[in-house]
This record gives sequence, C-alpha cells and structure tokens, in this order.
Amino acid sequence: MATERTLSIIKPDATRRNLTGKIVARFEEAGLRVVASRRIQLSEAQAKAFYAVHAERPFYNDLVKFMISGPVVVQVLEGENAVAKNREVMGATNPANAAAGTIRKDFAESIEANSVHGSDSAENAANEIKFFFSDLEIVG
Ligand code: RTP
Ligand code: MG
Repeated sequence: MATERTLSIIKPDATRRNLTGKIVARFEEAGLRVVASRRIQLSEAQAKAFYAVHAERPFYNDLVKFMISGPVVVQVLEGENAVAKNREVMGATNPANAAAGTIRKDFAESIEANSVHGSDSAENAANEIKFFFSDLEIVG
C-alpha cells in the first residue's frame, strides 16, 4: 500500500474543549503524520462550499452553523492507507455507534458535534486538501 494523504478537521466542539493535542496524539499513535496544519475560523461561505455535497441533506444548515461556531484545526495527515486508517481512528459518525477506543466514542458530544472530519475517499481527500492547502504548505 502506497503512502496516502487525507484531510482532517478538528471540529469546533473539540477545539472549544481544548482537545486538539489529545486528538492529534490518536492520529500519531495510529502511524499517521501531520504534514500540514492550520487553526482557522471558517466563514459561512467556506463551510457551505466545503460541505456542498451535503447541500440537499436535512442537517446541512445546522452542520454549517456548527462548523462556523468556533475555530477548527485543518490538517493533512500522511501515512500508509491514510484515508481508511484515519476513518478507523475517528469511529462511526454517530458516537453512539462508534467502537471503543475511537476518537468519536471517547470525545464526541453528538452525531453533529462529533469532534473530527476525515475525507471518505482518496479522490475526495485530494479535493479537500486543495480546498485548504497549497502544495508549498504541505511538507512530508
Ligand atoms: P465527516 O464528513 O465529518 O468526516 O463525517 P462522516 O463522513 O462520518 O459523516 P457525513 O455523513 O459525511 O456527515 C457529515 C457531518 O454532518 C454531521 N451530521 N449530522 N444531524 C445528523 O443527522 C447529522 N448527520 C451527519 C456530522 O457532523 C457529520 O460528521
Ligand atoms: Mg463525510
């Protein structure tokens, strides 16, 4: 399996509770490396654009509001099988269904305030990484 990159977001519920370091440690312990990182406040337009694939879903407006409710940490994670590995470490979308030892099981507040985002395919990862970072900002 070749080295892969994925886009991770530490969401506002987690930055608010000062969990950034604890969450990054989970990724690092799983063999993923942070090769780009920035703490930002998303604008409404940015959040809407980032989640455009969910525009028709009933939770879209609430999700956008939540994602702009505080700072987020956007990161590129690199490693073997990074997309799948990251999602394994994150756990299921709804913390009630997340496996023991996953980030969402241990930290998420609800299905919406679920602490982390991770790209769901290599193709989406490439687009999501481009959304936030230029090539020069990613140092592997
Ligand atoms: P993510 O994109 O954040 O990594 O999460 P995911 O793939 O596990 O979940 P997805 O279906 O892509 O949904 C994106 C985010 O929308 C919020 N959500 N709320 N209220 C609801 O029923 C609901 N369902 C999803 C969550 O914040 C989810 O992570
Ligand atoms: Mg998703």
